[in-house]
Amino acid sequence: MKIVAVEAIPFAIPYRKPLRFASGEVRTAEHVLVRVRTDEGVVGVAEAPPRPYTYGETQDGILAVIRQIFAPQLVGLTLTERETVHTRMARTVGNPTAKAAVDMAIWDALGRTLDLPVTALLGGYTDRMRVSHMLGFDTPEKMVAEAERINDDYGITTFKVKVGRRPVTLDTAVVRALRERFGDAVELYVDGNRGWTAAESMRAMKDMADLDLLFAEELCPADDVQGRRWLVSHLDIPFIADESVPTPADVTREVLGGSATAISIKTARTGFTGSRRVHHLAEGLGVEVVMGNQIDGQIGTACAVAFGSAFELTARRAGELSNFLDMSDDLLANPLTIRDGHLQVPPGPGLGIDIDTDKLTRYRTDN
Ligand code: MUC
Ligand code: MG
Repeated sequence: MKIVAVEAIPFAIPYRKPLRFASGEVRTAEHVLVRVRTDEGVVGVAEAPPRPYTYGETQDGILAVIRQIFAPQLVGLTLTERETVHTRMARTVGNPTAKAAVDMAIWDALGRTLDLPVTALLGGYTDRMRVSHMLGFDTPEKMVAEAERINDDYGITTFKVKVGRRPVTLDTAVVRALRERFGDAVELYVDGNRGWTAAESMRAMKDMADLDLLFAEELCPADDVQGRRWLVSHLDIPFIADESVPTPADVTREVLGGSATAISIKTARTGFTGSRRVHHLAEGLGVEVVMGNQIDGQIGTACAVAFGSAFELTARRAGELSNFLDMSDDLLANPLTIRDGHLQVPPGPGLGIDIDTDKLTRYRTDN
C-alpha cells in the first residue's frame, strides 16, 4: 500500500458548447490527470480542473506544484496515511484542485487495493444522485431550448441558471422564460459567480420573487462583507456560498457571519478528505448542501457522485453532475450515462472508472 509515484499529465479536450458565466468561460477542458501508483502495482486516478478566475490555478501551475512539491512529500507514505498526506499538502498555500486531485487519486488507489468502492468507504448512503444541469449565458430562447433538450434527452428536471449580467433583467428574463415554459415541472436556482453588487442582487431577487427559486448562489462577492450580510438577511431562500468557501474555515466564517445559509461542496476543490470535513461542518451548523461542479470532466464527475452518494445530506438535493455533457469527448473507457435524471455511481472498486489509454494518448499535451 506504499505510494511509489504521483504523476501529473496535462490533457486538453474541446467543448462542443462553451459554458459562459459571470466570472469566466470554458471552451476547452485543459485539465490535469493525476495518477498515484503503489508498490503493489495499483493505480489510482483523479483530475484537476484549473480555474484561474476562481482559485488562481493554471494547468502549468498544477503540474508544477504536484511534480515539484507534492510528489516528493508523499512518495513513501502508505494509502492509509491520508491525514498525513492532507497535512503535508496543507503546508503549501492555495492550489485547491491540485491537492484535491492527489487526495482523490489516493482514495481511488485505496479502494482498488481493498476491492471496495470509494463511496462505500466514505459513507455508503445510496448508489445514485439526482442531477442538476447548469445553463450558461445566452438568450432566453436559446437557454430554454437547451433546458428542453437536456430535459428530453436525460430526464433532468433541476436547472441552475447562470446569472450576474448587467442589466439584471438580461438574466431575470431567462429565469422567467424557463418558469413559463416548464411550470412547476422543474426546480430552478441561480448562480451569480459574484457578478452583481449586493444591491443589484436584491433588485434581481425581488424581480424573481414569484418564480419559486430553490436557492441563490454567490450572487455578489463575499468580500463585500456588509452588503452580502444585508442581502442574505433579507432573502427567504437559502443563499449558497460556493467559491467563497474553499476551506472549512471559510465555511465557518461565511455561515456564522451571516453571509451564507447553504454550502456548495465541490470534490474538485476539497477532494474526499476535505469534503468530508466540510460535510460534517455543514451538518453541525445546520445548513443545506449542494454537490457543486467545477466544470469537471467525467473523472471529476465520478468523484463528485461517489462523494455525494455517500451521505444523506449531500444526496438530498440534485447534484451538479452534468457539465461533462458539453464536452466533445472524455478519457473514460466506459462513459458515464445520465438516465431518468439520475447518475449512478460507477460500480466497482475505487471510483469504478478506467482510463481509455488510446484516448489519453490522443488528448495528452505533454508528448
Ligand atoms: C459554479 O458553480 O460556479 C463556474 C465557475 C466556478 O468557479 O465554478 C463553476 C460553476
Ligand atoms: Mg457556483
